[in-house]
Amino acid sequence: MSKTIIVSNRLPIKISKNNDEYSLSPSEGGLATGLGSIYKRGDNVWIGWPGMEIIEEQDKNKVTAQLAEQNLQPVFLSQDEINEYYEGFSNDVLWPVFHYYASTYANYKESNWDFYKTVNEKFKDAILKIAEPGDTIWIHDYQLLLVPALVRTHLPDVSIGFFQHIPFPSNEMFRLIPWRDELLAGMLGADLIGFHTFDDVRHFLNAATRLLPVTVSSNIITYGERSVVIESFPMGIDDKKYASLPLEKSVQSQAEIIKDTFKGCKLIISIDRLDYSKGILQRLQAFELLLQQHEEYHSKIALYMIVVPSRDSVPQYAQLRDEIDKRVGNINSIYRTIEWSPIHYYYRSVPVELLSALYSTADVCLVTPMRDGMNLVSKEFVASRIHDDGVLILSEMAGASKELIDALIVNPNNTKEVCDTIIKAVNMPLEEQQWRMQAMRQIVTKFNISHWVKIFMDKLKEVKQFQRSMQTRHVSGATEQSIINRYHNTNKRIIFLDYDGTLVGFRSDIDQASPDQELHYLIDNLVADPANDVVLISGRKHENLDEWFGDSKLYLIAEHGSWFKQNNTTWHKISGLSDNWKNDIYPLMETYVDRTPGSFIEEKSYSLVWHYRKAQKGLGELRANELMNNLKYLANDKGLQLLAGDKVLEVKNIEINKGRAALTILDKKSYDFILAFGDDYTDEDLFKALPESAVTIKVGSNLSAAKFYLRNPTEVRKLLKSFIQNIPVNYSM
Ligand code: GDG
Repeated sequence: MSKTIIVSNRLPIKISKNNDEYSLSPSEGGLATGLGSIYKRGDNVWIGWPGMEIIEEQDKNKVTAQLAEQNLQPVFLSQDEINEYYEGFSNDVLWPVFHYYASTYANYKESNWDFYKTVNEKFKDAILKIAEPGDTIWIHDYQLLLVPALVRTHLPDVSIGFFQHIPFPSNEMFRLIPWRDELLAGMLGADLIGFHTFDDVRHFLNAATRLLPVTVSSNIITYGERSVVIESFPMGIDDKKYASLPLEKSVQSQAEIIKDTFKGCKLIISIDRLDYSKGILQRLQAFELLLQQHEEYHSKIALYMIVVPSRDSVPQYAQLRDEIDKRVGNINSIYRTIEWSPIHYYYRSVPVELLSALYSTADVCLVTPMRDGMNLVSKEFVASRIHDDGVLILSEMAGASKELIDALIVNPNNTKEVCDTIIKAVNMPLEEQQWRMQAMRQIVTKFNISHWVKIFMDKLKEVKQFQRSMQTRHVSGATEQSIINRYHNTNKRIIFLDYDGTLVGFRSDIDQASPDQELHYLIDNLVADPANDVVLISGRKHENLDEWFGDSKLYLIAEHGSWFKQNNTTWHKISGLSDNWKNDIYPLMETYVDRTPGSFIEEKSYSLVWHYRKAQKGLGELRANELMNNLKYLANDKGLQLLAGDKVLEVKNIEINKGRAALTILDKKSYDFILAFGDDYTDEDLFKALPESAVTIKVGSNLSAAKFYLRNPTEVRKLLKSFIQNIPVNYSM
């Protein structure tokens, strides 16, 4: 039976030690609740650090046994590891850079990186101890970015999902990290990478494209031989829990006390972990501005602010805490009266009952992070408003703002705007509060934590199934052998070979891709067999193919089928075509060459190609789209076809295509074995035109009409080599 393994830095428990005995209590986080439906079942496991340094071997054994009862498996970390991997690298490099605080807080220390790698290896070892092929592994968050690739090396086919809970920044930020390539490669060991928002997805795709040799097609990254899907999965909360808590007696009694205490006052709440990304100081500034400029609200509003202690042994955090203390003290000392305090500030964690009482009684919830992956507090507030009242003020920098669009959305840097929005919120008519809250509650209810877990797991399954279906179409093992056998058991064969991307890899200079010795050897041997007709069918110019293969006995088809040359004879082109259209299209293309450094035009008899492989990444694609839109109407009028290929945009006479060209040869003679190789959109015409009995092979991983796949030109050459070397075995397709 296959199992699911959850992996995160922390296990979903709190551990404490009393007189040599360890006791475990469950943590209340949404993630623990959501994933509870998974890790508590059958053989499933959650792997992570228990949250405390445990030194003695016998203690480790004791804790391991206690954890095992709850399907939890520990990764024990030493204090040094916690300092350097967790505090040092995760929280002093990744956290600030990913939250756009690189210049203020990031500290790129080599030893922290070394520890990060070592601890990621430790997690990998813990996974490998129990993982088996067929299992599903779901790895969480920025502390474990290297783990997917580390596991992949040992279990190439296992299903790996990765979810990042914090933002993925723009490449301009991300590329500052000295070890950026290793981090990306680590993540790309997964089959599915999830983020909270589409912006994170875009940023990740962009960073991967710019930093690694990957190809991207919509949201799929192909890296080496693997395809990885990148998607957004906005995380939800346990909505039912937050909707039912306000009905509990213990919550209601606290709610009464709160209402009583703040009678006559509009209550504004804010709840965060101590962190510079949460915008706590900026929020205080906006509140202070309100008090300064609007005396009419004195004694009429109060801010109840909970800051949950976090990382305050780190100097920057201690400094932030001191600064908040000072600011709150200043504001209160200026505006407080005997009956009224503008800010009620608590630097502590509070029980969930008090949290619920605050969520359900407050008039306004003020959530103004400078950056936040998602922000669950905003969703918990919404889920707690069972009477559909209350106002949420939400920073546009929080992932949640992409879903909770009926909140009052603010830019947390705009102090004046935040101040004005608080005023708008405390004065909002009930009717408006209700329609806004109803819309938000619908979203929080539908996209709750179990929905999040389900859609992530479903997608991971789908990705794996797609990969497996690609694998079964991959030419290897029995499929490969049966193709080789069919080759050897037939004697009237025709082999269609595309050139670029099929027989040779792509080069940034189109003239550099000339055939090497091995390729000549292969082609010469194939051609030498009288049972073979070998056709080189390419989009290249006929002059080009002539220079490389003019003396060989190959059948050459150039420019997608405008030019033919049979066995060392002379070239002829198909008749009745006009190239007058070039007079209009060429000058238009030229304007793009002038505006896009690195791009150029290649002119063929019946086509014009705009190449942008050497243009600045991103700019080339942008201009290609623009050019495509520009050409669309012209192309229709003039009977032309537009083909967007690999860093090229080609315009050609619609009558010409590789499929038609191939059929003109097939019409002349009958064959008992038809084989075709190709890698791009122009080869699809060929695959579609050939009879059902043909063996068609697509090079690469994009969707194709071909029956089979090979990964790259090296695999194509290997198969061709086996035609001229292999001894047939008795096996038929
Ligand atoms: C990271 C990302 C992303 C807070 N104070 C108390 C308390 N809490 C609970 C809240 C909420 C959670 O802590 C905080 O979650 P956030 O989402 O707001 O923020 P991070 O901890 O920074 O989480 C974030 C999240 O991962 C999930 O992917 O949304 O963007 O930074 O659930 O209720 N709970 C109790 N007492 C408190 O005093 N009981």
